[in-house]
Amino acid sequence: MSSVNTISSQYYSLNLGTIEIKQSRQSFYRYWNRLHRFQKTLVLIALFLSVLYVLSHIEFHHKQLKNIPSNHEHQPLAKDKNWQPIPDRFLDVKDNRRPYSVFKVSMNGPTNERQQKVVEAFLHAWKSYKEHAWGEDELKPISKKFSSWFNLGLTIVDSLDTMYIMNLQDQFTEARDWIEKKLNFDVDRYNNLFELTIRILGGLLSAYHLSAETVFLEKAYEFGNRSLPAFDTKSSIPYSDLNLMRQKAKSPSWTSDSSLSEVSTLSIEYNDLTYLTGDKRFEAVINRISQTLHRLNKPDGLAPIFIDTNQGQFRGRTITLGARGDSYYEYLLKQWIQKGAKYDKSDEHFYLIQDWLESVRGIRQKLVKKTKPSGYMFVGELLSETFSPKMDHLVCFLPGNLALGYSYLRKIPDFPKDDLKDLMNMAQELTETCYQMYAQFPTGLSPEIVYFNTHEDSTKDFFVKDNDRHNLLRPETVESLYYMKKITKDKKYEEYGWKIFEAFEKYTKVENGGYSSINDVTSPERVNFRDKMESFFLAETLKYLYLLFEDEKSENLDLKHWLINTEAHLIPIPNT
Ligand code: DMJ
Repeated sequence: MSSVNTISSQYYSLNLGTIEIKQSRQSFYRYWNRLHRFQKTLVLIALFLSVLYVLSHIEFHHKQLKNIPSNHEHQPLAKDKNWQPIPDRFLDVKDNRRPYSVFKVSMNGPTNERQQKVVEAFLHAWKSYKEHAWGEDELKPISKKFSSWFNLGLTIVDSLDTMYIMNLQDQFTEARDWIEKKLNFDVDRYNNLFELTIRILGGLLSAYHLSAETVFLEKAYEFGNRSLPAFDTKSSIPYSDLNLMRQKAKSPSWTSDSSLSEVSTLSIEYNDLTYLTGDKRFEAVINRISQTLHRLNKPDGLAPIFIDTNQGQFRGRTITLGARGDSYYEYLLKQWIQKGAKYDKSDEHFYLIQDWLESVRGIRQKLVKKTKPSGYMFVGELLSETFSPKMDHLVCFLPGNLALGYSYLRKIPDFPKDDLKDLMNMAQELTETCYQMYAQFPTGLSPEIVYFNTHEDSTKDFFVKDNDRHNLLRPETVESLYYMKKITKDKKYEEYGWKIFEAFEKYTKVENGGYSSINDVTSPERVNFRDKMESFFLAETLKYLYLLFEDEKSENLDLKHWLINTEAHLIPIPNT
């Protein structure tokens, strides 16, 4: 019955349409005949120009499509059904770059015994994750349960490129299938935008760049679209918490502050999303943040670790290269590299390297001191101008970052030689200190935080407070060892890395599955498992170790072409 009704009502409305069209055609001719010749010419010119305009737009879109890497050509990215366009004020990027071609990268797999051992470690961790936590965020290796954080299968997404690099094809395919069938962003929960970006978005983009499998890009693009409301603030500083299902964002209930590292460590991932999809909104929100941070007052290039999302102003005067500050400095350099690494005052991105260099000078003058008795260089903190000799393990990313900066700046013909020497010297000395933070403890593992002694009469270079004795399987020191070996070619760094790997094997490996963070590195008797295997152990720590042990002749990853995001995910450098 109802279908008959529908058909007949369509018929009537079609008829009515015909009558209206006929009437309007007659009145159009009557009106046209009444016009003077001059008026008719004007109308025809206007018509002609409109047709030209429409045609040029078709051509523009056609060109855009042609620039999309070939594996997208027949699979246009589906827009999320809930997607809402964001306001035009974000759209300040006019050009239309598409600087990569994406193709499947082939990997050798392990070529020596050390690499083989790291792959075994990965498989030991993966097997247990699969058995007890498959599809959940992280494994609890002691209780054989799992912990939830994002509800997005975090360990799977974070591990994708590590498996790819290790040439673990079966595991990679299994993870890929899970992502295609099960990864669902309809999670009604507020999660941290920065953590989501570096791990989930970074993981998907990296997997796409390596494997060229479109599913990763589609998921990355869906994530990007759902995340844009987080950037819709007056100040341009994004909210820290994002609900992917509701596509809403907010500050945490107790503060309107975001952390410096969190708001600044989104750029590489969102820029990459623009380069891949041609959708300029992502790069545009990043430009706004970067410009805002650049314009704010930062004495000696050092920025306080809190920033008010409403006002877009720094809060407090705590300066650290550790928690909440670290990757602001890391991404100044990496974003400059992503934007072409031009050491040229007239380049619109020159401010990034200027800010990075100024901050390195600031770190050198205000935060770096040497210990007593051995003279190890370390990076302390400023708490309202008061120096504290405290250094988080997180700071150990810095030597690698300095070495990376050195590797670019040494190619600039007129870059001051003394500054170059200082950069490399700092990188070498800080790497040594970070290694000593492992070597000087009886377990061979570093605590989360150490305090350094600078008094003349000190007999020990550093000490640990009771609450800071744990080790979370963090990557920063092996990350720096990787850059140092790559850039200086000094094999010593590989030996350091091997010692650290052996210590992880001895004290953090759980007999019947997985690896666990531990409570106390200061005594082999009190190590005690904490029952948590962080996703970054698979995403970063094992990946950097594997790459550190690479034989020079069989290197897979050329730093000329790849940037490594703060969660060790690989993003290509445009036009290289
Ligand atoms: C990771 O998520 C990233 O490396 C981040 O930049 C800092 N913290 C962890 C690892 O320690």
